Amino acid sequence: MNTMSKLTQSPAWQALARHRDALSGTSIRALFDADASRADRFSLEAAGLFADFSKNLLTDETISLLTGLAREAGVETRRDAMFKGERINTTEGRPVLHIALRAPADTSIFVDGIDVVPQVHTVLAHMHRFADAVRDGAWHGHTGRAITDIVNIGIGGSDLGPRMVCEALRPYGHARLRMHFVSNVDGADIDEVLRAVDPATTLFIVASKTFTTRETLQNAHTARAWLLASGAAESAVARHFVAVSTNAEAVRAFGIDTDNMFAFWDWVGGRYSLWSAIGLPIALYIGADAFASLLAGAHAMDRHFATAPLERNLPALLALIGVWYTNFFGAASHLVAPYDRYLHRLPAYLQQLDMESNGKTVTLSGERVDYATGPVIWGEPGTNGQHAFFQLLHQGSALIPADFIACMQPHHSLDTHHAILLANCFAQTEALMNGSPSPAAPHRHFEGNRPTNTLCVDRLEPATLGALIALYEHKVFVQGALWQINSFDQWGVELGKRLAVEIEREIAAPGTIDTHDSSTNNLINRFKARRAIPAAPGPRQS
Ligand code: G6Q
Repeated sequence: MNTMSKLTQSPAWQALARHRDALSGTSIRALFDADASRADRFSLEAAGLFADFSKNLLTDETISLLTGLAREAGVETRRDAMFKGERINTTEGRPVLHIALRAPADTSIFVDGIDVVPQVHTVLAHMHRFADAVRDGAWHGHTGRAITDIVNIGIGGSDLGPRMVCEALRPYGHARLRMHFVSNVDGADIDEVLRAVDPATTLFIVASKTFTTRETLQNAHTARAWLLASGAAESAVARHFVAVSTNAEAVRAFGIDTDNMFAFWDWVGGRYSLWSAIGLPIALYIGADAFASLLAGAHAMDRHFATAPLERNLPALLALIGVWYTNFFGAASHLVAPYDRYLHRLPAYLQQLDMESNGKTVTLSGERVDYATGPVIWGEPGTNGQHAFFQLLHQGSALIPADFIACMQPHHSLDTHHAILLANCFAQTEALMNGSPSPAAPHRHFEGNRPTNTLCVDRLEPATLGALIALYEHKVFVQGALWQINSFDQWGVELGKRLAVEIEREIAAPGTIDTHDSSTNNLINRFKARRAIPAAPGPRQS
């Protein structure tokens, strides 16, 4: 028989369930009608971000019950343990210290009695020197020409963060540098990039925390072979390849001089690593000062998260509002809709951050949870989403809470465009809440009462972006802590890293395969029989 967990049995949880029932007769719209100051009372400024969370089905009592639940679940204690460098990633026995990566030089954070902040700043200085040299042309390719193209080879946490930030901060990018990101082992990924760049002016960053990831090493080997095939001597590799890793030995074995290696530490999780040397592509693209601003913005959010009471703590509030819908209304997904083209990779980035962190069903004490944990995160920029999946938000059967993100000032001077863009953003959150008040034909009826948060920044710049990302990191933290799971391991990813190896061997071996179920055997054998490039090559195989 299923026994109830301490969490679902707790008085705070039970009170929230009763409170949900009590609110069932009301609507978000009705809460606005009853309180002229609602928008002001349920909004908050922190670290350069403004968040309006008033368009949610919640009252002061909801906040007080949710914060009570968080306190009972020990969220604050766990937060403080993270900031102190305790080994809160228990399954891997590691501290979780991405906050140390943006700590100012005059602060201290200790791991095993050693202050890690000076190490962080030593690597930052190394990154900054290198970024300056590439940007001003002092670091050049083997023929003496300045670098024009930077190719980051990495996957998962060694790709999504730097890729998302480089896209988001494109207006700050160096005019000469074109950024490319190769992640997939699908040969098309690197093939497309290598067709577009010149070996003499291309710098490859091989980014891998472990330096054992199959996809990344395969892509790095292909890139190296391509450089040498262009006529470059073996000695040219040192000018065209740098590595970012925690594994110096494997970097050396690959053939990259460890002088050209940028280090980080096992207390930086992959999906939390863009602030570390994994952010080297960002530093190269936007420069050392702007990279420092990105870190400063994240640090400002860290300070807010560490010190503000839960009732006025933005990451905590966004997390608790999410818990409210996930655990008390059965919401299984959460939409992120940035009304900003530059943030088009943010949903993909947040997918990993949130789903890899909180896609867990076993608690820290090893029991199976009896409550829902991390939702599916998804999204696309507005207004595009409105012409695609927003139909389901308005009239679908599922409740899908959403974050809308708006920048008050664009990076262009097309004011009319920007006014239309933000008019749409505001109109959508209003319509999702209000629905259609007057009776209409059933198919034209909108129930409304669909909750949204709206996050605003004045301008998407390095500091505000840093704060926005850190906001989501800490939101994920609070949810994981409340759900009593370890947000900092990823055994599902580790499984994926092992699974294909055996089949890869079977594909390479002669003959047919019969070691799997009949479906898998058939698929492997079909591939083996039909993989040969046909007599008439495709357009890209000449
Ligand atoms: C992130 C995950 C995962 C990881 C990649 C790449 O939190 O652990 O996405 O970042 O699997 O790993 P490497 O950096 O070791 O190549």
